[in-house]
Amino acid sequence: MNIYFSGSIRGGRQDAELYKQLIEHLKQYGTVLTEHIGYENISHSKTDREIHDEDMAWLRESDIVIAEVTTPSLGVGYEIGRAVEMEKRIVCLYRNIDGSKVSAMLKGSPNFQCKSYQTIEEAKTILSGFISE
Ligand code: 6K6
Repeated sequence: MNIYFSGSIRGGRQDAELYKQLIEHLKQYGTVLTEHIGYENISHSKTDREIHDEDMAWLRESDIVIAEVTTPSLGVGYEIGRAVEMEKRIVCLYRNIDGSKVSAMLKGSPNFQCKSYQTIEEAKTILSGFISE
């Protein structure tokens, strides 16, 4: 199974370590095409066009899409919208943090579920349940 993990890059890297742990958990179920989302240092060697086209190719190849949306990111929102268009199975995860709000365009979408979690273990349980559905 090909898994597309989506998480903030230019939107802010404060959750990078969390992305890494979720990606490690997902690797038991298949190939995470976007493992770099959890890296401490992301390569700047590609042009924006190259990044876009490579990510869209991986998105097309993916069987499921997991998006961590606690940190608002235009790129993550764009990927979710494109994934809906491609009729992918999608789940969005977010932490309830004071002052941070997830867009109604995600929480209100009938095309996928947005699930809140508090601990990394809870997030892993949600992901395992989603994959085995
Ligand atoms: C590196 C450092 C700053 O910008 C970069 C660019 N590198 C990227 N490499 C791979 N995927 C990227 C990159 N930038 C954005 N993306 C894609 O958009 C990823 O798949 C993420 O899920 C999403 C993040 O979007 P932003 O708007 O937070 O960057």
